[in-house]
Order: sequence, then structure tokens, then C-alpha cells
Amino acid sequence: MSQSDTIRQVAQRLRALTRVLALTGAGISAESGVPTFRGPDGLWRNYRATDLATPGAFARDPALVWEWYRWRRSKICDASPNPGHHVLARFEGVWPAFLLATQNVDGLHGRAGSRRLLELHGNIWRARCAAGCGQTVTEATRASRQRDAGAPPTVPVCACGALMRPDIVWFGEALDDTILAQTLDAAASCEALLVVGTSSVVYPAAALPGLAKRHGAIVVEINVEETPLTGAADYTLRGKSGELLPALEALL
Ligand code: BV8
Ligand code: ZN
Repeated sequence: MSQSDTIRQVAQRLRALTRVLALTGAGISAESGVPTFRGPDGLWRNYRATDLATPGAFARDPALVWEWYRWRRSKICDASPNPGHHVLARFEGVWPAFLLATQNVDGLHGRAGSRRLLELHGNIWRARCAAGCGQTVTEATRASRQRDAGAPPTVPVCACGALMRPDIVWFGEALDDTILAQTLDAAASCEALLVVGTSSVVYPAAALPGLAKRHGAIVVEINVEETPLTGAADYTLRGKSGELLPALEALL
């Protein structure tokens, strides 16, 4: 079957549904110029994300971890949502129970207008007290983001005296209980799961397609390459999400 026939078939099956869940990863932001995690541009000074995005790295060298996050912030502070982000925001008007769960921390789905949105791994523009006093700081405006992205890699300090840390879920850390419960509930009750731009290797997000399938949902993967999910997906659309999501939306 040709890709265009597959897109037509997927659109036909999705059209009649009520509950649709989308799961996105770094690939949906690639066309906005945001480096993916495991792609060729995923390196920083020969460190991998899994070296630095951990509580241990922050405990050992908080300034280095902040320097990495400020480098990433500098890479994305001028990025804009691409057509793929905008289509997913408009999907909230297509299905009464559409929900978007993203692994991304870049905030681009929110900027594209997605409101029914769960940020599974936090948000790079927010910092929180590492001691858990509840203090958070958000770099909300473009100006504050540009200022922060160029700031020296000092470690911000909380009003309570503890260090501030990026409000991000690191490897080895549990996801927020409420967000995880809402996501698992949506995966177990959706009629279709769209998996867009993720290498499907990070858990618990990578377990969502199996959960959805076990509860009878169809799984559609959109990716430029094969992933561990491809064999289990009901439909695979091979290509860029910024092109395939608009093509799918046009047929709904
Ligand atoms: C947890 C925030 C338990 C950081 C992220 C050993 C020790 C400790 C833990 C583990 C372990 N082994 C396994 C684990 C579990 C671990 C895990 O899964 N590790 C993996 C590496 C094996 N998971 C965890 O640690 C999670 N927590 O398990 O807690 C627990 C329970 C109770 C109490 C205590 C603990 C936490 C996981 C969250 C980690 N944080 N991000 C930061 O950003 O700084 S994950 C990180 O990877 C990002 O969020 C990213 O989104 C995510 C997944 O990566 P992808 O989004 O898929 O990006 P990637 O580059 O890999 O792929 C991009 C894809 O897009 C590719 O397929 C590419 O082909 C495609 N693409 C590219 N361009 C396009 C495109 N597709 C379409 N269009 C395009 N244009
Ligand atoms: Zn504090």
C-alpha cells in the first residue's frame, strides 16, 4: 500500500473516533531546529543527555548541569512551533476527547496552543527548588528566555537558601504521580494512539503504545525512521511530522 493510501486509511479510521491520544518526542521539534536527543546533534562537549540529566550529575556538579541546560535553552529560545505542533493543537477541535502527552521539555506544544497537554518530563523554562520548598521560577517571556539563555552558568539559589534545579524529570527519577496517572488512564481508554517523533526507548512513555494496544486501540507511528515500536504499530507513516500531520489533518 502506498503512503498516501495509508494516510487515507488512517484518516478514515480516526475520523469516527472520540478518544484519541497523541504521544510526542523530540522528533516533532526537529523541524523547529531543536536538537533531538539521540540524533547526530544530540551531543554537548562529548556528554550524552543520560550523563547529565540525572540527580547524581546535579549533586556532583550543579554548575555543569545548569551550563548544559542554559546551552539547550540558548538552542531553543528562538525556536518556533512548526506545522506539526500546530496540527496537534488543532486536533483538540477534531475529537472531543483528544489529549497530548509529550516527552519534550521545550514548551513548543504550549506555544502552538495545545491546552489538553501533559508534559511528562517537565519544562526546560521552569526551575524549582531542589529542596522541595515549592518555589518555582518560569522564564515566561521571550526577553527573559533570551536573557537567561545567555546568562553565566551560575547555579540559581532559592529564597529558602537551597539550590534551584531545572523542573525536569531526570533519568532515575519518577514522573509526577498525577501526570503519570492521567497519562496511563488516557492510554488505557483511548481508541487510537498517535506516536510522533520518538525513538520509543525511554520508559514509562515507551510503555504507552503497548498499554493502548492491549485495550483495543489502534497505534499509528509517525517517524522518519524505524523504531522498536514500528513492528507493533498498526500503521506506520514514514516521514517528517511537520509534513505528515498536515497531510493527515487535511483528510480528516
Ligand atoms: C523512571 C528530560 C523510575 C531530561 C528525559 C537504569 C537506571 C535508571 C533508570 C533506568 C535504567 N534503565 C531504564 C531506566 C528507566 C529510564 C529509561 O527509560 N532509560 C532509557 C534510556 C532506557 N527511565 C527513567 O529513568 C524515567 N524514570 O523510570 O523512574 C522510578 C520510579 C519510582 C521512583 C524512582 C524512580 C524518567 C525518564 C525521563 C528522563 N528524562 N527528559 C532532559 O530533557 O534534559 S527523557 C528524554 O528522552 C527526553 O525527554 C526525550 O523526549 C526522551 C525520549 O527521547 P525522544 O523524545 O524519543 O528523542 P530521541 O532523540 O531519542 O528520538 C527522536 C525521534 O524522532 C527519532 O526516532 C527520530 O527518528 C525521530 N525524528 C527526528 N526528526 C523527525 C522525527 N520524526 C518525525 N519527524 C521528524 N522531522
Ligand atoms: Zn526552596
